[in-house]
Amino acid sequence: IHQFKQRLAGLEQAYEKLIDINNETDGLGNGVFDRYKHPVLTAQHAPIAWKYDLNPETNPYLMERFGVNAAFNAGAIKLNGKYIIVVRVEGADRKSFFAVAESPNGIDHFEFWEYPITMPETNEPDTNLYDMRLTAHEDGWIYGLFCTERRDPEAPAHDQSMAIAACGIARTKDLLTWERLADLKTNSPQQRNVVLHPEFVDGKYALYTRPQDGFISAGKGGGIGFGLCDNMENAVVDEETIIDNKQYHTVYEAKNGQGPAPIKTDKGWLHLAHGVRNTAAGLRYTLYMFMTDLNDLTKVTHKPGGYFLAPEGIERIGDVSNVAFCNGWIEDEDGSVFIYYASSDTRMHVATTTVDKLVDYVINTPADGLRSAASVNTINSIINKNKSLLA
Ligand code: M1P
Repeated sequence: IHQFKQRLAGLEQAYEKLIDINNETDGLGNGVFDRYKHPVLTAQHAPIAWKYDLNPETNPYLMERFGVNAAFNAGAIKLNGKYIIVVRVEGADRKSFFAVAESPNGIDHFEFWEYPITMPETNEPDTNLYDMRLTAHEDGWIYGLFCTERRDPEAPAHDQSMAIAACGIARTKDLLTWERLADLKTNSPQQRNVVLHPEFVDGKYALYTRPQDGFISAGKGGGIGFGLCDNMENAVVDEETIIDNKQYHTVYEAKNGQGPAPIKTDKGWLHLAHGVRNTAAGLRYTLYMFMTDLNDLTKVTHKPGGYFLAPEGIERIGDVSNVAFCNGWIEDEDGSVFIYYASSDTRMHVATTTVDKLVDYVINTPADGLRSAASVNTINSIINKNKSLLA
């Protein structure tokens, strides 16, 4: 019992130390956003009471009874003055589930709520749930759209990896109690990265989609789609218009997907998305941005060349290495923006910036010229303009 108590005290101390870490910006940054020294949330942030049976009679060695593998790909929202992320927590059993973590300031001291989210199932139970996008819709509900994955009923017995990805939909007012709605119906055999636009469009709900042919490969599908539906109780999108396509020799040549719900500015809607390219070492996921027209959401008005944020240093290593992924950001009342991004399907980070900086970035960063010569032209014109200033 002495050893049990000693080990428990050690675990509690380590947890408190982790939660107490003060975060600070890391280096000079690129002027667009600031990175931070520490991740904001990791598997180690999972509460002791989730992992251990704390009864010395039934767990004399105080060993973990439920292992937590990773905490990543979180949706985000500011609610009741708190910075909240709805995290994809993955157990040692590979199953993901959602859990809420909150911070007083958005950059550190994130702590999980007492219980993970109990997400109701439809009559077709989900095998795995992940990557929730939160949207505070003007209809008054907070919607969570996420990927629900089930084994492909057509899969032969020897193939235990063929799966079907669909968009699950739930809504809440307080993030505690969730009402599960029917899964989204579209014409695509698979869907991932579906996001609800926060405003009605012509009296309808508007969705960003990502049609795809296979579970991993976007196939001839792909691109960020846009479609309307009459209601969210039985959401059906009959027609998807691709607003931002895959493109040869870009950071989104293999596939792409909308990140969080876009932010409205007086110049247009700011979008954050992930782009995927092939490399000899496998897929590389980076984040990129674009802006759509205030009156025509299918029209991309500005799109900077290349990536906005790519995994760096420790971020490059994890369960699925070389991945930066973002499905949550918070626009604060003062125009600050907290971008919650995950690295390598393992942990959560924050980057901070402002709406003004993001608008400047999206409008004034040259577009991808799609050829090496065009990139050199871009640099030359920057140098030429600087000449008179440096003289
Ligand atoms: O492993 C990288 C990402 O792969 C998927 O994203 P996408 O559908 O765009 O390829 C998702 O499983 C995502 O959760 C994961 O981070």
